[in-house]
Amino acid sequence: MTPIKGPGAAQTHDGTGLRVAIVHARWNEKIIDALVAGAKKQLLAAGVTEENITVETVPGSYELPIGVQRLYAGSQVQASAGEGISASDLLSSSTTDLKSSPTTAPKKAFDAIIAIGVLIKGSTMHFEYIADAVSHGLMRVQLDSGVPVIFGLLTVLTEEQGLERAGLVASSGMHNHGEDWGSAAVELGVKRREWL
Ligand code: DLZ
Repeated sequence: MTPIKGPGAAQTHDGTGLRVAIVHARWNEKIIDALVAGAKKQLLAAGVTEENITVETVPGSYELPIGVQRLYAGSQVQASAGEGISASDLLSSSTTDLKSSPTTAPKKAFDAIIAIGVLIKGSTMHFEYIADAVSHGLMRVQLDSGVPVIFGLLTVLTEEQGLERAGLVASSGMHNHGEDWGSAAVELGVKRREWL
């Protein structure tokens, strides 16, 4: 029986030819690493090739919206100019600078971007402010740019909750949520093309 929670019955989408980025925060590394691995596993399973998956990091979750925005803008410049630019160049230079970056293989703009972060509630209001800012920031980037941004931000009350949602606590019976994000990226990447 399909569980009530979750995205319903599994859908299969062919990710062949899609270009997907994963931007992840480095805070709470153990949980992050598992979530990123889960997302990547699903992308590969759906047919996205290794060379079409870009993984970039930012220090903390608060930096996710700017990381996603710059990476996508850079990939658009890259696509329109037919120039290859490294991911680190994209985050360290202005969009104008990117136009004169060195040439490698031409690549198309990203079809979807997965933003992954883990916020663990502490004893101050820090958690609430960051969670709110990041949620709104990521939504803004996706609606302003039109590229699907998958919301891979765990906002958990304890470290244990984060470990469970990364599939790292077998006894909890919880799966790795990163896998759902990988599948969502493929689905949205495919549907976005169809919706054009
Ligand atoms: C500062 C901070 C704290 C306290 N907690 C987290 C967290 O649980 N998860 C996370 O991704 N980032 C955290 N950060 C870092 C902020 O997101 C941000 O990187 C810094 O405030 C610098 O802008």
